[in-house]
Amino acid sequence: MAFADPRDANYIASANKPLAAVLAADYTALGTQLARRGVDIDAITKAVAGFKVAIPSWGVGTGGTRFGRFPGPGEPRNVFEKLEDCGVIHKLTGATPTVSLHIPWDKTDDYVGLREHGAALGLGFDAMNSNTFQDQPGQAHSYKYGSLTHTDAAVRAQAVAHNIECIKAGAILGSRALTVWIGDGANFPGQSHHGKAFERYLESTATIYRALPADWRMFIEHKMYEPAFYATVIQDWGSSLMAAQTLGPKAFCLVDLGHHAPNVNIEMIVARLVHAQRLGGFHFNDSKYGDDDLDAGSIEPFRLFLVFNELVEAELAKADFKPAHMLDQSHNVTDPIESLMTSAIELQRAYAQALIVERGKLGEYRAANDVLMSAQTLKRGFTTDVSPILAQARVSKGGAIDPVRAYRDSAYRQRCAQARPGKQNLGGGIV
Ligand code: LRH
Ligand code: MN
Repeated sequence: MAFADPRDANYIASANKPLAAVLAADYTALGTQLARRGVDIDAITKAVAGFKVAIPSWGVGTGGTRFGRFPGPGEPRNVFEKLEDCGVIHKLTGATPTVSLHIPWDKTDDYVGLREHGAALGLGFDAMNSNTFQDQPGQAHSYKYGSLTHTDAAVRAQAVAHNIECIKAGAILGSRALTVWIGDGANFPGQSHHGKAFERYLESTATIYRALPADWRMFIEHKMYEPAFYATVIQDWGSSLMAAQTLGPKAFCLVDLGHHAPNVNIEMIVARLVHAQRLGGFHFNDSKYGDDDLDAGSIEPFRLFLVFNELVEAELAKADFKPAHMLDQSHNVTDPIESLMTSAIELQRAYAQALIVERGKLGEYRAANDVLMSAQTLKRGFTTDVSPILAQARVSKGGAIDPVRAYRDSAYRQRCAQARPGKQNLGGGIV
């Protein structure tokens, strides 16, 4: 089997060659269509090419559930190999220049070497993620009954120290943010005092907040349930916003799309956090039931479009609006590299669809309470096939017109299967 390096510019150019004429024809046709709506296709393509989303380091390995994990061939065995796979995703899509690490899953005693390895692959580092939802071997205090909100001050201090360790590692890597998600909560009514648990959360995160370098942000990630199944301390955007406003101007709310009850209007939450100027960023994924961590845009693409519609409205209203976009997915049955590439592209699709909405007309219909034409005008963005724009944006960044085809034809995964023998733990769990 012939191997090719899918990160190689010449390989990508040769993969694009047979597809270029069709793309050019499709792009011209869409351009004509959009011009009739007063939309400049090249301006949209430029904006889409500027869209960036961070890859979750924990997403390049096969994910699992509590029932099992079925690792695929050529799994990355350490954070350095994870970065190599992230390099493939970025080269082929042009949309994922940073990686979001999770400590201790990505812990290393050579963060300088890791930063250099990343730079050599054209990658930087986005928000660091702490982990006080699992116990590590030799850990002094267990997080079984909580971490930052545990009733025992010694456990809280241990969790705070871990978060500060994540900040120190991130500072070496060039990261500028810390995402704090904790599973703290209760499984039964009566198990915890909801008010005091929140006060302990504020006390612990205030200590972490004081350790943030001047140009860092802290992202507070809410989640309705799991691992706690009755009450979660930071269960929704309300608790997250209260905490961010209490902590200070460097604290923001992070919206993981999968952390809400089914049918919750997430785009409304986005609009409120934008209003409060506390929208820090996203963990994009998709879900039908719980925190399923499925590929972004795979279940509810219209909902994703409506979230990006709020982001475009915010962008139009406030130029320096820069939320941190990250994927947070678990790839249980697909090749993680393929899922991450297509998911990054689905975010670009939702962004492009939101950018081509005829907002002038929409404003007029809204002012006239022409409900039907308002809904139709917004939806027209969603129903427009913007694929030529997405492919052209990739080409403008040196990426592939058809990333999955280029990836498969390179036999990168088969080469990794040979180069990365061993390590296939079959247990349960997300990584
Ligand atoms: C919690 C979560 C959080 C990560 C973890 C991997 O469900 O979304 O963002 O730390 O997944
Ligand atoms: Mn998340």
